[in-house]
Amino acid sequence: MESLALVRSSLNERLSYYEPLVILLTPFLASLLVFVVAPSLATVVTELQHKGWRAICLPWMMAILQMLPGVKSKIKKQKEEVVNKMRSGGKKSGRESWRSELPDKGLGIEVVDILKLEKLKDAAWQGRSSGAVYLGGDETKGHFNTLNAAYSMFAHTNPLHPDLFPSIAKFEAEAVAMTASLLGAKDSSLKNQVCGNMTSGGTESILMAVKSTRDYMRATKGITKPEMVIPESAHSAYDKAAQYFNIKLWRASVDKNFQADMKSIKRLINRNTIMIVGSAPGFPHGIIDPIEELGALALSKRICFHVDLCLGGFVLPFAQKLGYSVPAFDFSVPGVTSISVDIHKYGLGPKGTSVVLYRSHEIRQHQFVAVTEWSGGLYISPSMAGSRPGALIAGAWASLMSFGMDGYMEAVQKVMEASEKLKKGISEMVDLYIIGKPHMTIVAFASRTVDIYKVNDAMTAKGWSLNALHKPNSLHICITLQHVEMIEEFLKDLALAVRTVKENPGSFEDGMAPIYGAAAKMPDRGIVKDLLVAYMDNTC
Ligand SMILES: *Cc1c(COP(=O)(O)O)cnc(C)c1O
Ligand SMILES: *[C@@H]1O[C@H](CO)[C@@H](O)[C@H](O)[C@@H]1NC(C)=O
Repeated sequence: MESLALVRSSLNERLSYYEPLVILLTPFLASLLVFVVAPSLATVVTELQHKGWRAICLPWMMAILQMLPGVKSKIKKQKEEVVNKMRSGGKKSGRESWRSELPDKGLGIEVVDILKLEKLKDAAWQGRSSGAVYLGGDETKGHFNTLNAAYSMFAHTNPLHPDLFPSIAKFEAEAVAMTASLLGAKDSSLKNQVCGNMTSGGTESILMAVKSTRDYMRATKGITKPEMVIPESAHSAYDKAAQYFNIKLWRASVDKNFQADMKSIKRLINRNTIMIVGSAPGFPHGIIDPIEELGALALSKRICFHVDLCLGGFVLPFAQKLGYSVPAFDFSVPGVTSISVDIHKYGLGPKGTSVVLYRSHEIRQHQFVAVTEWSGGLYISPSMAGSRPGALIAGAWASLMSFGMDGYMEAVQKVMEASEKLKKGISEMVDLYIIGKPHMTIVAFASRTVDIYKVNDAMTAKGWSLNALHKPNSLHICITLQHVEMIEEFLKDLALAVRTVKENPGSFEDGMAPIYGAAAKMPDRGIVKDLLVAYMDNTC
């Protein structure tokens, strides 16, 4: 009894000693729990729900496995084999003869003869490659002359010096304004609000939109650990933006129609979310996400919403006028805060031209980098590049002006009609099915009876260059003016390719099919990533 009393009293003593400390620390510990531990725990839980145990544990298991003697070198050897195969499948050899030093004596204009020779080695891309070259057909041959004229006149210009080249400043501002006016900027509620800049391509437009949004949300909502939620089908440029700008990226699933799944997106939004993304249409399947629903969600969560119109920007406004049923996709949708749209795709401009647009100047401001303490003077630059190619801006402006409303209308009518013909043809093939309901000119298809990647190899053997997709394994073709006269030939070759693979399932073992197949199935995505890097990291 006595000893118990002793314990109690000494405990009391200690408690009284700790009491002030406890009183002081409790709020601190509680807030630590609420603000630090709970959110990171919540992230871990979301991550687990989203990716599953397997995907999260596998990289750890692989890392442990690789510590065993011999395993690492074996994996390395197999990796090399696959990479070599990918290289010989993707590109022709002959790199041994590539020049590595300047010629002792300059060639002058004679270099043009060599250019001509080298050009002969390029693929015969006319009409047989998916997307890639958007110009085509006899009637746009003249357009190459327009582009070349613009380039040769302005090859020396740089919009970094607007005082020297007011022409380029005007071309850029007008190209941005003309593009914006196609995409809802004329909506009465938006007068003089929508603004933007030209960039080098869709990726840079997306990078800029994400960067501006990140900094805008930090300035207005104090978000310092930014996250964004994008559908599985959104372009890889968002991964690039996330990596470059240190943003956590969540890929939400798509629904049975291969559109952004609203539930999945909602589930991934939290206090750190700066933006969500929708595509009109997405690159893989050519399907438009539910832009109006996404806009409403963004408004209700008070976050930003980027619409990727890289492919659709110069098709959908005209398809709508032609009477095709096109769901809402632009600034007329409340909640849309930024848009990316490529002039170098269906805008039929020179490669290296795109536009990023913002609903208001408040967001766009955050795109610019202003430097005041450089001995080089006061400096401000709108986008990733410093010096920029004025000639390409002139070429983009010349494209917009030379086609005009009627020119684009005619071009879009052609690609839309060709796409309808293509969809009808593929839907009649018993071994193939079209993925979802493509809204415009990109059609993805898969098969339940043959290895679609082998069909791809069979098409490659016939001179076609299609895009191989996964989730699910499939192929797509992006219809451009190149294909308008080629649809029947494509369908004929596709039917033949399917038959070849069906009759000889063992064929094309040396093609790309086994590699695509294996990569799609490989549970450890880290290895697939390593393979891709090794594949690219192959010169100098
Ligand atoms: C092409 C494309 C991009 C990226 O554009 P680049 O010009 O290749 O950088 C982004 N989103 C979509 C939907 C695209 O089709
Ligand atoms: C990007 O935007 C700034 C601000 O308007 C301009 O000063 C640049 O010239 C640039 N291009 C545009 C919109 O033309």
